[in-house]
Amino acid sequence: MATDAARDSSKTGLVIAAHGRRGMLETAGGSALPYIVRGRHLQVCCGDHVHWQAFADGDPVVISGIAPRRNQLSRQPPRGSKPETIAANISHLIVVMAALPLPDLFITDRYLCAAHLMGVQAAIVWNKADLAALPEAELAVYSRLGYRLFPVSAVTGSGLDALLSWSGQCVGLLVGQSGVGKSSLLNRLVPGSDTATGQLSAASDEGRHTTTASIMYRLENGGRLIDTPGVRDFVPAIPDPRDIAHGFVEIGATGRDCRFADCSHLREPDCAVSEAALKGLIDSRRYESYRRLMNLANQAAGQTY
Ligand SMILES: Nc1nc2c(ncn2[C@@H]2O[C@H](COP(=O)(O)OP(=O)(O)OP(=O)(O)O)[C@@H](O)[C@H]2O)c(=O)[nH]1
Ligand SMILES: [Mg+2]
Ligand SMILES: [Zn+2]
Repeated sequence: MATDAARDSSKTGLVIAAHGRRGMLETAGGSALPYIVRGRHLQVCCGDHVHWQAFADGDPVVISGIAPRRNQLSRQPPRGSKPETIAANISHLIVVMAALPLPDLFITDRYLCAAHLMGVQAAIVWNKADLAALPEAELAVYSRLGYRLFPVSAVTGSGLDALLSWSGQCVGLLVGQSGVGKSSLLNRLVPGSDTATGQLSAASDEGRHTTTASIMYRLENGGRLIDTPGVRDFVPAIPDPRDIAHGFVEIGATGRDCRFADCSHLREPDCAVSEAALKGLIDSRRYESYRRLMNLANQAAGQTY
């Protein structure tokens, strides 16, 4: 996306905080620099590998191009506005839940669907285990599907070693409802990151000490973790609704037995998915979750079922 001339005179960096047109990048040498994006054509997000140039001492450096992304997580805002990219080039998606705020499993399903379509590994973290044990029965559907569940506590530190050995030296993205403890987990893993959050958020335009931007931190084991602002709802941006079935692993697999190759698994005859849901072979709440997301995506695409 950079012009040849710009690329020739530019250096490379990694975006570690992004908020609108401003943020922070990490240079190849490891220092953090404030940046600004000029022009409307570049949409920079946390995790982007970018080309940048410095013009005047003390001024933010200017991003002139973005390297092609390996993957990206984007959300579809309501009312048909343009999708927003949350982060790019990640390897692991970590969906954080807790007893409080009350878990919304539909949001969890949507994150897991997005992770599958991005081709990244996903796991569920049950935080605040010091307050309430992991609800094994409610979450059993996820372990049956092969997702790892990690009970942890940002307060006591319990369970964090197991989580870190799963995510390894990779780039993990922490997502989930507001207040589940994403920033607290990061602060436990990277002491002082709460102060850094304030500084980075300030550098990225808002100046508030809350999680308003996605921010990447380096872990002691060499891995990286990205903290994201919490959500009330999450709808992944999936341009073609027919892909959604492949993001629900059990639905994608069962759907191979439907009568129609392009079955949407909503109301077609001889649909193996709806039959499996009726028989309890597919969890009925997961099927409902799939149907809700399909309906949202079809409405966005101008079709209703
Ligand atoms: N008891 C207990 N409280 C926790 C734990 N983790 C976080 N909290 C509390 O939960 C509240 C929310 O924590 P945050 O880390 O700000 O949550 P967040 O997910 O980053 O929230 P957003 O930035 O709004 O998305 C704070 O009052 C924390 O002290 C935990 O493991 N145990
Ligand atoms: Mg936070
Ligand atoms: Zn079907």
